[in-house]
Amino acid sequence: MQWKMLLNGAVGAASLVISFSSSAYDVTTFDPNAFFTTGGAPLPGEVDALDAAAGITGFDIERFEDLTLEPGLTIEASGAAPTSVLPGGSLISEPEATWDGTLSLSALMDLVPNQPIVIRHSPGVDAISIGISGFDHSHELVVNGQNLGAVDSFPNYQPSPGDNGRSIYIRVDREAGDPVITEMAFLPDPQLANPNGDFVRIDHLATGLLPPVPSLSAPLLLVLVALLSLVAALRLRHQTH
Ligand SMILES: [Ca+2]
Ligand SMILES: [Ca+2]
Ligand SMILES: [Ca+2]
Repeated sequence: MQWKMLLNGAVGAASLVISFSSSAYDVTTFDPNAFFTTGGAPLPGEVDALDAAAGITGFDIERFEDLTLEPGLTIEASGAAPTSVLPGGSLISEPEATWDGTLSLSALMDLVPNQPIVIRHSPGVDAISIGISGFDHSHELVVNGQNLGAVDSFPNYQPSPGDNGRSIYIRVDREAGDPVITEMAFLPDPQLANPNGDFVRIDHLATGLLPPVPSLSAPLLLVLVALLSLVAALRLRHQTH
């Protein structure tokens, strides 16, 4: 596992942003306390600061303020079938659990043994990020079938006993050559003995495509076309004189 560390200014204070490569996907984590200063509902500007720090400004963001998911998204949890429209009552108003607005997704989010939370995107994205709250057991993050480790072992994880406290904001990027990200899953802690599971909340689910890396061939092709056009023009001029 390779670790990269950089300092990032946010909300007037320096926060430690840590990213690491695990398997083929890059994981970057953010400490919620660096952005949400009161522990309660987000204050004006705090979500924008998180977006800027996480590099998700302009991404498609599911805010879980209504029951309809953003295009391309489905969620499967608590043994229910995957859905793009959440059941009524899925959203809850818990200020300290929200990462934007006033609501977060809760009712489907009981991490019961053998019932993972699976978020899918079709046709897939380069990056996906999510705010999770109330993760107080050792649940594992799996992206495109690759286990990236237990969330409570990640840098910037904040223990939040109970259901609501913000635990961590996580961004996952694919690396060049990796398949696009179509699935992010949280597997329940295999040691979780409580049959009632662990109540958790999720919010501020961002998905995005990144600008393509310019290839050398594109500018070279343009130069070649320009040269050929110049040659053709010169020949035409020569023939007409
Ligand atoms: Ca929300
Ligand atoms: Ca929505
Ligand atoms: Ca919990």
